[in-house]
Amino acid sequence: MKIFVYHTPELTPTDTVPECAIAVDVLRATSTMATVLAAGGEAVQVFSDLNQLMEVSEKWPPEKRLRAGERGGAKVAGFELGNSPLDCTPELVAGKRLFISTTNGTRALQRIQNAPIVLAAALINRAAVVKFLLEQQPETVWIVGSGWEGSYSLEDTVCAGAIAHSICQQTNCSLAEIGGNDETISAIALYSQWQNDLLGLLHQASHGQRLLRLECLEDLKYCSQTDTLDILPIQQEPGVL
Ligand code: 3SL
Repeated sequence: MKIFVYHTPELTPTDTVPECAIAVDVLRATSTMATVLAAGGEAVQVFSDLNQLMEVSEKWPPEKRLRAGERGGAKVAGFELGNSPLDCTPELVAGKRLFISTTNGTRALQRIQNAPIVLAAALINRAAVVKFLLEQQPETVWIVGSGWEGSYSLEDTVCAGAIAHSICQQTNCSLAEIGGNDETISAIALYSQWQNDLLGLLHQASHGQRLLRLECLEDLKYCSQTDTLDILPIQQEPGVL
């Protein structure tokens, strides 16, 4: 298995697709998606465009849908939810489809949606993603960070490193064997350095600081945990996990 890390959706090659592509948005879209599915949500359907989200979700029975959206970290007016995983309780989401649009995370998922296998990963469901990769043994894996409006984000890179690091450890392979590109090796190095203080790293990250200004410390704490949810968000049809 060769793992290629791309720091933003824009950096992914456009002339090829890997056997398996993984979108990461630790703060907070993929953490929220994993939480919704672990809490019994029927599915998560992603949109980059809010008008399209409204149009598609209108056709869904109101008692079986929730609309979630964030722009600049704040909830979209008129939606039931923003993008905080902490709001996604089983009482609220069980049996419902979450129609969600976020600034960067949903864009990353849409960018990779043509790969044969598409997953959403965060630190909280890292072990479930690693288990799946070890079972399926795809030859080529892309881990795509959502970043922030086209630029690098620490939290997505550390999650990519956490996935690659765990695969290396469990298969006893070398960095050269697993690393499809230099980004993978640097992501593993970042994770190795910070694995015992991931919350500390999220505090350093620019988007972590943005969320702290929005009083979302509890979200940072929640999203910095590793392997707490045994859930594999896997694409069923384009844009639906
Ligand atoms: O950019 C995104 O997709 C979001 O996850 C950002 S936020 O954490 O909800 O502000």
